[in-house]
Formats: sequence, structure tokens, C-alpha cells
Amino acid sequence: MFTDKDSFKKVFSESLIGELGRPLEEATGADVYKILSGLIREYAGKDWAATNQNYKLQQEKQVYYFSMEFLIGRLLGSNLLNLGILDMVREGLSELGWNLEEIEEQESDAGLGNGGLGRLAACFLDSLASRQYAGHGCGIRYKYGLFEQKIIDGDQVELPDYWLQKGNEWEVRRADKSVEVRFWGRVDTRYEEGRWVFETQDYEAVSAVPYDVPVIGYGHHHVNTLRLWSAESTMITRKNVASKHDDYYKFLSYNRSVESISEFLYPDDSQYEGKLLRLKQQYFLCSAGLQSILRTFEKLGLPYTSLPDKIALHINDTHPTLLIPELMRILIDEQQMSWDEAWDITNRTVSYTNHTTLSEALEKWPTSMVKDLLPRVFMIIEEIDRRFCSLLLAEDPSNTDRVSHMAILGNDQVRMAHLAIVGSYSVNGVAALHTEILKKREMKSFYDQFPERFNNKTNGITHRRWLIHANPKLKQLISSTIGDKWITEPTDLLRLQDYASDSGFQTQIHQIKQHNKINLAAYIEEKNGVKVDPNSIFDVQVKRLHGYKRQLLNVLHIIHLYHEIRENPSMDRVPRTFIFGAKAAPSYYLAKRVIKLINVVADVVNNDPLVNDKMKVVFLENYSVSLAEKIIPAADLSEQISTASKEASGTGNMKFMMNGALTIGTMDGANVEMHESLGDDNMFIFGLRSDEVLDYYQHGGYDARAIYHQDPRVQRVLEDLVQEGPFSSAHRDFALIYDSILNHNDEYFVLKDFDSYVSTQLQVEQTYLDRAAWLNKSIMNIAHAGRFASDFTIDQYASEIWRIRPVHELIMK
Ligand code: 26Y
Repeated sequence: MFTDKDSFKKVFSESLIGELGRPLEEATGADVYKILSGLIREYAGKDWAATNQNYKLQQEKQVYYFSMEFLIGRLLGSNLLNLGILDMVREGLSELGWNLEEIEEQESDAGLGNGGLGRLAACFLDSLASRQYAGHGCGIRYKYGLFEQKIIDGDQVELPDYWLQKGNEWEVRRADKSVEVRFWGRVDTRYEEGRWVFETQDYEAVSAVPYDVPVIGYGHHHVNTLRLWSAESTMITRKNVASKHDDYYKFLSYNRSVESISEFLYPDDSQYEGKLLRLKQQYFLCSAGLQSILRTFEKLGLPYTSLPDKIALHINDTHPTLLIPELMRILIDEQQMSWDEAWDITNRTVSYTNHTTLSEALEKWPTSMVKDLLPRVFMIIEEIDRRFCSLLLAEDPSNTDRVSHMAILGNDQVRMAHLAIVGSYSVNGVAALHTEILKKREMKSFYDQFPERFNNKTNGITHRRWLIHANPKLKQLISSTIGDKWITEPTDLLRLQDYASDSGFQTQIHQIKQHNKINLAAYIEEKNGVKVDPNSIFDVQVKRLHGYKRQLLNVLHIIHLYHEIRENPSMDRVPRTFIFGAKAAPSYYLAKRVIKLINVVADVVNNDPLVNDKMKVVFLENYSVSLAEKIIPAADLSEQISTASKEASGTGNMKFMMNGALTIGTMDGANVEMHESLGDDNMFIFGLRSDEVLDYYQHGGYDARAIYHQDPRVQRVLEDLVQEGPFSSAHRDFALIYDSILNHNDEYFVLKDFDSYVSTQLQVEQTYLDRAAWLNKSIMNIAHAGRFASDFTIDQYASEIWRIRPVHELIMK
């Protein structure tokens, strides 16, 4: 196809003419993007086919990572990088008059996820392919990704994210690999030839059509697959519905209801209809994914008893837990296996990652909903529950409390986390602290029952996207200082420690940070019309908006600082730019009030000449993967200030660290492990520890009002939320925030941590004044970030959970 810059230029220009009928001089940026991405897909196509062929020949064990979210972002840049042709293409395009970075902006973000869990899935795909594992993604091709956020008058407004509008150059529709997924109906049970037969009648069939996206690994011609499923009406049902009712409109409404299954990512589930749709989505993913995996397995011609040797099914949180009863259904009803045989296979094939201990995020479905929508699957869940409860009872007949506490079915609900633990051979948390909390508290009874299943796999991030691609100047500097080994062995970054106090190296690190800050400042001015000073501290909090993440603590500190500077304008303070990015779930009203508050504070601060040479506040709308790639390399300070025990891991914390930002954070999630590597010298830790928080939850004793009365600073900032003044007026409804703190006793301990946060922020400032000291710490952060590369995490999943090895090792064997 093309082998060097000149042949690339030739092929590219010819394709422009051949495919779009446009000569180079008339091409638009969109044309260039379309042709370029098409060429790249084709370029990788040979490797894609060869990888699959190789898997088949070697009868390789395949891992399938099931996730309702894949927040992959843009692919052009990372694909070019992983194929090793980024520089060549950049130069070639530039000689043709085009700037690659501008062309990358043409691509819509594939925003098929909410936050951390979805981005983790995307990082894992990149690492699986780059480390040459046979591991694939299985997800839903939502027509609309996570909503597009607009800020209007300071409020979040949600618009549909029609990311497919311009087409998706990376996907391949594979209609020939469609499967049928069945909903509703009733189960006929009969006894036939010595066994029970279960047949579902009058079901509604939906056709699941896969779209495959190549997942290109770094440097080895290894290409895996992300298979995303789309729901369509089936031919037969189309005919049936139309002829049965003799009513074309009935067909249209059936068609709409089918297509709605893959229409939106997590539609609002506060209403019954939304809940039902989410359950449908989950089963749709599990059933479609599993059928296609088993089809491939059957081609091997092996008995089903060898399924666990050839296939590993991983569920990303409880969302795809229906995989367990669905596999049981297929093995029993279609493969005629006994319950025990089927259970043994299922239990040795499925593994589960838990991402949260927040009770509201632990999924529970109304029993009647599952029973109606999935009658046969529900029968299987009942039987799993019955057997599990009998086992518990047999072990300890007097302890019926324990049984009802651990049961899968209880309070007219199906408890998905219980089903996931009972049905899988491995349960992992996502950071050391999180796993300990699961074992000792949240899931203690399950840990006591199945201690061997529980393990920790601390999250990671792909350094290819988050450093090499997002921060090319830093990549360049690192490679010219310690060589390229870190690219394939990220822990080699540790060698940068030797340069931490080298003033020449520090200067270069500083220049790169300034360069990135200037770029971000230009973006901020363009988008928000606010001029910010690249010499100020860029203090950044970007993540989903949630009470436990405590964006509120950050804002209260800003209001406090505002008062301090106003009262004493000549005070010597290091200028700061506070940068926020966050989406709130559409139905999470309190979170939306916090967005409004940030924007109101920004408005007041940025327009007050008494303070605005010392501080600015910016809320960047529509936080997304590609925006993160602009923001993170420009950050000086990373805010990781969740209530200790609440953030399972966090992965943004790792991205900032890798780009040389210092962290102000609580001892929560993976911050604890970052601190273990960095020590007190290179990280700003404050606030309650997780065991203190958990103790308060258990025994009470926290009184937010008492702090309010003791600390005049707290009183003042809280009153600002409700008293008529620069920040508050009746229509802004900040009373809700005020109430959540004072009348609902501040469930996230914002006030309790306020004092230590404020004084730690002062320490940050003092440190920033000493440039050499700051840069030293910044370099130490980069040096220690290699441990958090997802390649490392994936190696642990591979060897300890999935029991697979990289394909190259197997070939050499
Ligand atoms: C039940 C449903 C509404 C639901 C939907 C999405 C529940 C949870 C989620 C998403 C959870 C999530 O993103 N969790 C994050 O996972 C990251 C990767 O492990 C962690 O780093 C992060 O701490 C955790 O909040």
C-alpha cells in the first residue's frame, strides 16, 4: 500500500480523487480525515486478518471483556502512533499542506461511556493489543453517546451526542454475523426422554448486528477486535407484525422499540421505562456477545467441557452479569448439559471486576421486571439462588440472617453483585484500599465464604495515549534523556529520578509545561472568553460531578480565597487558575447545582478587578476524552479530593501524575499507592483517612453544624450560598447545597476536611514559589508513573485471572 512518505503522499492523493473525486487543492479538512482514516483502516486490515488467522491456527484462548461502556475517544492519532507511522504521515501531510493535529480534530469522540469505568475499558483494549494478548471488547454501539454538555447561563444543558452523524470510518458492519436475542414470552416446561425441556413461546425477537472496530496494538502488527452490537428488527418479526395486525403503524412502533435498545448510553433510569430499557440493553449485550463467542468456539470442534480452557469472559462491573445465567441457559437448554456440569463450566469461565462500594451504584433489579422480560433466565437465577442459599444453610443451619443477607433474591429484587460473585471464579477490586474495603466491610460475608476468589488489580492508564500522544514534547524530552526503553517498559521512567535536581532538565520540563499551558490558555480564551495567566498555578479538577468527588470542597475553598484576597488586596498570593470540567447525570439535581455554583463563582471572580490578577475560575464545557488530552498536560496541580473510602481507584490521578502535575489528594483509591511511591515529599495529602470516615458512618459522632459554629471561615462561605449577595439569589437554588451540608449532616465530610484542605493549599502555594523544588517533585511524579501503566495491570489480569500469555511467547515456545 504505502511504505514511506512519498508512497503515502501518492496513495493519499490518488484516493482523494478516486473516492471523493476531489483533487488535493479542493479538499476540505473533513475530506482529508475521511480518506486518511480509510487508508489507515485498510493499512491495518492485513494485520487484523492475520491476527485472527493466527488465533484460529493456534487455537488460542480468547478473553472477552464485556462492558456497557467503552470511552475510546478519537482513534486516528492513537492508531497512527501504534502502527508506527505517525511521524511519516504527519510529515507527508504537511508537505501536502495539511496539519495532522487539525485533521485529528475532525473526528468525533466515541463517547460511549460515562467516566472512569468506560475509559478503563478503553485503556485495557489498548494494552491487550499492545502486549499481544488475545483479548477483545464486547459492547453496545449506542447511536448517541454520553450527552453533549452545553453551559447556558451557568447551567448544564444536555444535548444528544450524535457522534455517528459524519459516519464512523473505523467500524465494519458484519450483518452476516448477526444473531437473534429474545425478550418476553412464557416458558413451556415438559418432561421428555428423561429430562426437563424448557421452551420459550411468544417471545419478541430482536436482531443484534455487530460492528467491528480494529484495536491496533503498538509496534507488533497485532490487531484485536472491539465488537459493538446494534439492535435492529428481524425480518421474520417485521413480516409477522406487519401481517398480523395488518397495520403498518404497528410495525413502525415495534421497530422504534427495538431500535431504542441501542439508541442511548444509560438513559435516565429514574423512571420505570428507563430502568426496563437498561435491563434490556444489558441482556442484549450479554446474549448477543455470548452467542457469537460460542459460534467461534464451536468451530474449534472441541467439547463444551473445554470452554474454560479456550475462553475467558470478564464482566466490567455488574452491568453484564446476566452473562452468567445466559451461559447456563445455553449450556442446559441448547447443549443438554446437566446443571452441575453447566455450573462448573460457567463458574470457571466468568470473572468480575467491582468498581464501587457506593450502595446506590450496586445494581438491583425488581424481580417482576426480570421475570417478565427474561422468563427463562429468571428461572435460572432462581435456581442459582436456591442452591446457593441451601449451601449456606447446610453450612450453618442456625444462621438464617446470614442467608437472607447474602441471597441473590431478596426484598423483591435481584442483587446483581451477589449473582456476579457467586457465579464467577475471580472478583477483583481496582486499587489496594478498595479491595481491602470490599474484603473487610462491604462484601465481607462473601469474602469469608469464597476467600480464594478475591484479589486486587490496581487500575492503570495507557501511557501511549496519555503521555506519548497527548504530550508529544514531553515524550521527546524523556526519550532524548533516558532513551526509548520506557515506551515498551514504562517502569524505566524511574531513571528520570536521576535528573530530578538537574537544573538543565528542570528548565526543559518547565518550558514544556509552559508551552502546554499557553495552548490551554488559548483554548480557554476561545471557548470561555476568559484570559488566564500561563504563569499562574493551573489547578485542575476534571471528572464526573458527584457528591463524593467533592467538587464542592474545591469551590468553597475558592470562595474563601476570594474573601481573603478582597479583604487584603495587597496580600502576597501566588496567582491561580482554577479549572473545572465535569458532567452531571441528567437526573442528579444537586450535582447540577454545583455546576451552577462553579459558574456563578467564576463570573464573580473573573469580573472583580480587586482579585482577578490573583485568581481566575474556568468551567470548560463538555469534558470528554479529547478535551482531557488538552487539559491534563497543562496542569500543575491535580485535585483528587474524594471523601476517603469512596473513590474506588480513580484513573485521572494517574494521568496527571504521568504528565508532571503534583497531586493534592486524600488517602483514597489509588492515591494511596501513588503516595506509597512518591512519599510525603512529592504529594500533598490531607483530610480524614478511610477508616475514620468508615468509623463515622458506623458509629456516628460527626456534627457538621458544630464545625459551622466553630469556624468563621466555614460560616462565611456557607452563608454566601444562601444570603443575598454576589454568589446567591433566590432563583439559583443553592439552598439545596446548604441543606445537604447542614441539615443532612454533610454525608461527604466537606466541612470536616475544610481546614486541612485550606492549609494544604497554602503549602502548595509555598512550594510553587520555589521553582526548582516544584520541578523536582514534578519530575519525581513522572518518574514514578510507570507503575500505573495499564500494560502492567493487564499483565496481572492475564497471568493471575485469565491465565493467558502474550501470543508471541506462545509462538516462540
Ligand atoms: C448502575 C449504573 C447507573 C452505573 C453506571 C456507571 C454505575 C456505575 C457506573 C460507573 C462507575 C465508574 O465509572 N466507576 C469508576 O471506575 C473507575 C475504574 O475502575 C474507578 O477508577 C473509579 O474510582 C470509579 O468511580
